[in-house]
Amino acid sequence: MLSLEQETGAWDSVLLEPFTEDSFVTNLQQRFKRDHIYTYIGNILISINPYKKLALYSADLAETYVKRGPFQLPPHIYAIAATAYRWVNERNEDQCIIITGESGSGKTETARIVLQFLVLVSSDNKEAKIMKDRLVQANTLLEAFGNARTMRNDNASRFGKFLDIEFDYKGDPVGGHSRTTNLALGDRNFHIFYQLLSGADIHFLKNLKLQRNVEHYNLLLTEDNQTTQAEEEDKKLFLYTRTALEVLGFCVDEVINIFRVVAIILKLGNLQFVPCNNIDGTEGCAIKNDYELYEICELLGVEHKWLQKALTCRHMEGGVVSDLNAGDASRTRDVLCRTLYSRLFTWLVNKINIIIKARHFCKRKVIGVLDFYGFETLDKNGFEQLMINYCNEKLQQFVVTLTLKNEQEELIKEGLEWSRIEYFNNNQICQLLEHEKHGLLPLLNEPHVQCDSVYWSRVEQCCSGHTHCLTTDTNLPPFCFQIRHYAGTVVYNIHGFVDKNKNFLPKEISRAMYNCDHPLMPILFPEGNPKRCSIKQPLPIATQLHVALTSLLNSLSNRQIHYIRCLKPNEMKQPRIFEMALVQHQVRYLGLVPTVQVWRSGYCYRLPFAQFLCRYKMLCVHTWPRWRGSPVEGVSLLIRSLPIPSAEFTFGRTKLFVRSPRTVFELEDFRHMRLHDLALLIQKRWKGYS
Ligand code: AD9
Ligand code: MG
Repeated sequence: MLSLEQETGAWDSVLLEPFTEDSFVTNLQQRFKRDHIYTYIGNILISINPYKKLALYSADLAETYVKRGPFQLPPHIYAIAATAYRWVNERNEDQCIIITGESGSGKTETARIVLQFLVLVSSDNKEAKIMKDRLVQANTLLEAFGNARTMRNDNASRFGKFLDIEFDYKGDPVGGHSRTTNLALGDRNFHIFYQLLSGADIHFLKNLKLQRNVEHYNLLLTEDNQTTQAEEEDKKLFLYTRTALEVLGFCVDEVINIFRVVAIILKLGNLQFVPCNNIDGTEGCAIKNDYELYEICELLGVEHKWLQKALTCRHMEGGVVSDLNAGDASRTRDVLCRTLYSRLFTWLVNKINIIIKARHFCKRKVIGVLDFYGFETLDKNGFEQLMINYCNEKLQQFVVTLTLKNEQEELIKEGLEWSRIEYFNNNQICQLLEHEKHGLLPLLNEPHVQCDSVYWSRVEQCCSGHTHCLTTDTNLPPFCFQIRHYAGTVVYNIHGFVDKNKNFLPKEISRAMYNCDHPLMPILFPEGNPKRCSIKQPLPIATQLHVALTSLLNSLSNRQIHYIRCLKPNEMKQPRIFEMALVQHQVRYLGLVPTVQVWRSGYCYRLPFAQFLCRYKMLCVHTWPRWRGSPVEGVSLLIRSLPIPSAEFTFGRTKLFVRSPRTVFELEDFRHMRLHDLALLIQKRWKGYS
């Protein structure tokens, strides 16, 4: 008969004997085969996408994980979420759960499970219930507008999401705040377009001047065929989206206005420009399907000639008007589509944030959940993929810095004996992308880089010799460069880089949009207000992403961080298939083997002596209620009085180090029990007095 351990593999990879990369991956495989998709590396959770529904999530189980320490139960997302929930309440510290992994590895699903967990375990009083409902619906809405189907993932996130959930002193959720980074607008499009066309009733579509047929819209043309099943799914999801809008309190008019913008974008995408000659012999253009423009103008509430001029002409200096050629007009149309969509999305996020904002001012702490778009490589990769992959390089750098670099440096600084564990540091790749003078992204902002070909020559000049970048190779198609990312090699075609990054919106367009009767337009295009003296262009997209990401990661530095690292078992999105080589590749690039090694010979938890003493002094008669000696001596007395092996603790220069997470939870349990006893004692005394 198999022992329990053999049957389920090791819960915690740190305990594997012998430990090698092979034994680590085999353990994951064994567990995956039996639907044990979660495994620990100390207190880091590894999650493998099962690609099927598992009976792993329920209110009862959530309750169990809240009551028991995480290491008394099998590894689970609930254990990570329960720890964050416990610590936000008991330690009064801000928490953050960082979920990373490549596209399709299960981050968004994991974030959803974390949110569900917090909803399940927090109290059900009326106010908390309303807030919980809103948080869940906000998530549904953000996904409908911010996710799209790609070849890697049917529900790929196209924006980075950081959701902060605020808790009051009782542990009730009292509000939230969602920070999002810019949308990656790829060739395939957002769920909401398909949902609207499949799910809206015929009258609503008629009102929006739309046809049900997906193939009618250029923006929705995809390489893979839409199946009827997907249409059914979209229909159902449209209902969810409508419900989400309702629950969040969007009024009927607002809902109509939102969908009018969605319809306008779809129809704008269909506009076609044909070349024509101007009287002066220069090349201009005309709109081939003018009826679409008429309908767009009706939806916008603007005169046809305004928008037509804005799309096809440009005002030059000295009041001269020049006609655009068909190519430039098409580019303007594309920028308008992108801008409209991303500004609508930002407006939605801001509205949601107002709705989920905590009502009352009270001292509160937060649990943040970070779920970004994962590393991706498609058949054709462009500016969007570079943005996504840059973001993933930065996240990887952040996680590695905290879990491998700082960890080891601190042990050395504290004077502990330590033989350094090597790991791959992706700093060089981050530099290749963001170096102030010759990084691939800053090069896009150079003043003379106004078109892709000039950008290309700058890339060749500055990056061709870089160990992680290839610009000239016989295997590379023209105008393509290759980056060896931490997670794999990606070939990028630079077509459209400059335009997409600048996202320059001509002032004629802003003015025309500002002047529309559609109530959202003046809000979405404030720079179009003629009374505004200066029209400030928004920052380029890559700069926006860099700024947002840097500020987000900096803000996490004073939080307690929990890590969930998601793995993808196969490329076919199929259940039960565990591709050894694919998993091994992810294990390598995520640096999981060095992480286990650091854990095996390191420590999971540390606190300065004084803080440790302050937290646990009630566990020892010598240190409770007051200790007058030095903190280090107090700690020494305290741990000698505990029924925990002394090998679990090591004294550094200024801090006490604890070896295993189990010990931390034991300490917390002891503290809990002791506090309970003390409370009973006080109660008894009071009764004695009264
Ligand atoms: V991307 O970086 O946004 O492209 P994610 O977010 O990592 O990617 P996602 O969570 O969207 O991946 O998961 C992809 C699909 O895998 C989901 O749509 C589910 O069909 C499936 N999945 C992921 N996790 C689970 C799970 N715990 N149980 C069941 C899952 N199915
Ligand atoms: Mg996702």
